[in-house]
Amino acid sequence: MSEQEIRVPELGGAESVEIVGVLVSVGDSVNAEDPLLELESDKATVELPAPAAGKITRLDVKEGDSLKEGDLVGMMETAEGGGASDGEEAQGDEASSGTSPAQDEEQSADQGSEETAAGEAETSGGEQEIHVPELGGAESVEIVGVLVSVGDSVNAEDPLLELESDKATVEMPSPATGKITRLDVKEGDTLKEGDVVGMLEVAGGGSGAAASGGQEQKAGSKEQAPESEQQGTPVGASPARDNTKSEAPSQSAASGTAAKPETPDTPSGKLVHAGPAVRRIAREFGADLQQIQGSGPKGRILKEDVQTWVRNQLQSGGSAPAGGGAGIPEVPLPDFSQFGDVERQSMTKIQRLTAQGMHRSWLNVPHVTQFEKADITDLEAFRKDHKAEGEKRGVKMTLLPFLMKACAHALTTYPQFNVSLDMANEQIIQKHYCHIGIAVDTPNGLVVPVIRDVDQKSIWQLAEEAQELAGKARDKKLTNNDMSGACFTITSLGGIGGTAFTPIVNSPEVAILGASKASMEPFWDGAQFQPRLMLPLSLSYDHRAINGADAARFTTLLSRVLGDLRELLM
Ligand code: CAO
Repeated sequence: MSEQEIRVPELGGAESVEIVGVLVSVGDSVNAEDPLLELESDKATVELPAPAAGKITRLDVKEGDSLKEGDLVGMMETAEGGGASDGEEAQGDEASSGTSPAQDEEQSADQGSEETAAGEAETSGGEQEIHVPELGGAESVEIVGVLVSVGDSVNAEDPLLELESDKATVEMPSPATGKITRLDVKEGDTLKEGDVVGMLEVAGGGSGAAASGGQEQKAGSKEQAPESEQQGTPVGASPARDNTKSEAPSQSAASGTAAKPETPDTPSGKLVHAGPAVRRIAREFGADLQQIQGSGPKGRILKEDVQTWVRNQLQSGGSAPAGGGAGIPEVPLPDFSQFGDVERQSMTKIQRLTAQGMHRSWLNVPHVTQFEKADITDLEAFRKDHKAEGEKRGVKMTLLPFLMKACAHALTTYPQFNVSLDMANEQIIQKHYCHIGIAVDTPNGLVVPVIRDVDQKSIWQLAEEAQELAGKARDKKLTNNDMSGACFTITSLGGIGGTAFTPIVNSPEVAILGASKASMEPFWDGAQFQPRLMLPLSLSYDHRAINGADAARFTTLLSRVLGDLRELLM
């Protein structure tokens, strides 16, 4: 037996996370990768996995604590050698540790494969497994396109699959040059980091040692074996796959079976089978998981179950979920074909999630929009003076970086705009950083990449980053990390047109600035009309967090700064 520290591993880009659930107690026996804590960052709920099998001997944290990468969470006693092979000891205590039946299944599957898993490499005789790489913080992705077939020759980095996460569509590149010899997945399957999607015969021979026999020995194993390393597993990341997946690998992906999704719901003691993503959605909608009948394997609750439950609540006018809007009747759809030709198209995941997010914000946030105009005649002259230099630097100098800088100044001056509301706990969360999201229109839908620490960056840096992120957005290369952590959002329709609009707050932020198209207008200077370039601004805000006077102060300051950039020096 030896004692081992339990520390917070790499957080996939999040600066800090809050503990929203402590899933174990001192004295509990756990298997490697069992979830110990449920952690919530700005964008995702993830589980902190046990670094090894053993017994929890100390817990230094509690629900509500905020943690950073490397923080000490507690101690555990591991069997000599630690790691995944300690599963046997942990299994003896399963009943008392409250593991779910699905976990039992996973544990026995794990144990059946552990011995052979240890020390094996991923390739065999020139064949290499193709794994889902790091997902930039996303818990799972859906396959929206399979771009290759068995027999296809591919180059390293060639796109194999098109994957869609909560926020972005990305391509999964080939890990090497070679020929596809097996594909275990199909469109619509759900994948997690480390999942095997197929095999590749690597050109010029394999890499690494053979894993011969792995598959035969592990027949019957339904899930992957845990990684035997004791540290460094990213939070919420699924254990790395080895060759254990011998039974119809795509089935578990298709059915959404996650590696370690089930955890007991500690508050009531009743077991609820649901993964972190489903728990997060349930929390967002205020849905009580205990009331929801799961339709997945072993009664596991799926996202669809939560959605159906919420819909039923709304339709029946029953008790309002915290998501709001109870009793709102659905808009009936007539048979449009009676009026002319129609065709139906599935929404992309980004479109679905945007629709949900907008609806949620619309229903939850009491919106008010404050309008203002900024005289940007001098700013425009300044911008044009710098366009040539921008071209030399390879940066397009648009109005956007100036808007960001002005907003960062206003957010620092009026910090009540840089908050989120925690209504459940009746708290205001003040943020001491200044990250700004930029709404980018892409053929695939609306995405909002985030530029960090805008208050500390130069206009050139902001222009460069905005251009890079907008490019990544349009090329579907954004990661979850690129889209996390905004305090405030800017949506600029100025390059397109329009005189004003009422943007919807990107909650849990509390304000969003819309910019419309600047145009020349007569401006009365006290003696005569002057032609001035006026930029229409529309600030929508959450009236629970911000009052009208503050909104007018905010837009007035924005107008002053954009009218005279010297204001930034004050
Ligand atoms: N008034 C007048 N001209 C403007 C302007 C404004 N408010 N804003 C931008 N322009 C000009 C730019 O300066 C540029 O002109 P030049 O070519 O002379 O330099 C031109 O319009 C095109 O700009 P752009 O759109 O390429 O770049 P941008 O930095 O202004 O905007 C981005 C970048 C990513 C915000 C934008 O491309 C975009 O996607 N906008 C749509 C956002 C959206 O859909 N919002 C709605 C969300 S809610 O549904």
